[in-house]
Amino acid sequence: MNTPVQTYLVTQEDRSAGRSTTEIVEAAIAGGVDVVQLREKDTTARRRYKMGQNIREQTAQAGVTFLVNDRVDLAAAIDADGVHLGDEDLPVTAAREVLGQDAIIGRSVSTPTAAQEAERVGADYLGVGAVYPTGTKDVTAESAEIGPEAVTAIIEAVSIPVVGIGGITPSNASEVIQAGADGVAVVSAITSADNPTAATRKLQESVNKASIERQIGNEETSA
Ligand code: TZP
Ligand code: MG
Repeated sequence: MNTPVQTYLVTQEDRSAGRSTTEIVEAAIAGGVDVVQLREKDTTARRRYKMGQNIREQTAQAGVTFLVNDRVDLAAAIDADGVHLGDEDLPVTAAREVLGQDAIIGRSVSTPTAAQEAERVGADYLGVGAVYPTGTKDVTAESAEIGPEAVTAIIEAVSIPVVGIGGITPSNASEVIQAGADGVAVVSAITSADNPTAATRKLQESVNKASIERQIGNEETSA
């Protein structure tokens, strides 16, 4: 997959401080976001479809990747670039049949074994988390925070890109990148920020800086 994934916005209108998802997406695009995922779990399919149509237009104009959370049918209906699937969604292979070879299919995992299986069946990238405690998603025993070390273990088990998610902010994003991740996915760090454009920029800066530092570190150890 050649798509950049350094900064990845997952939308949630009810965590956007009274602003619409369209406004948040607009602001994140202005701040240089690489990927937008339509999440909006608590709304109807019809409303997600409408929001998705808007985001499709916004992201297409900006050349930003657009993915849909959970629903392959919705991704196809709004011509998104792909879908992000969890344990309870359609399998990657079924999504691939519907969306085709060029679609980007992401998979949420929290263990190295699940990561290897997702790669084997054709996932293009992995979302790994929750890395840190988060109030955005209901945390169960299986989805409790795993920390940056567990992210590294997953990254070492696969060769597809990995994005960390869960409790990530401009202040701790560098740890996730230092742990080996290719990018960071966030809800509230952008949606709840006073200035979502500035928050996206800060996130991007911190990811870029940590990626360069990690590269230099790797070159020094292999020299
Ligand atoms: N998957 C794992 S944690 C999480 C999702 C969707 C929520 C991330 O939200 P936040 O606000 O960035 O912690
Ligand atoms: Mg999901």
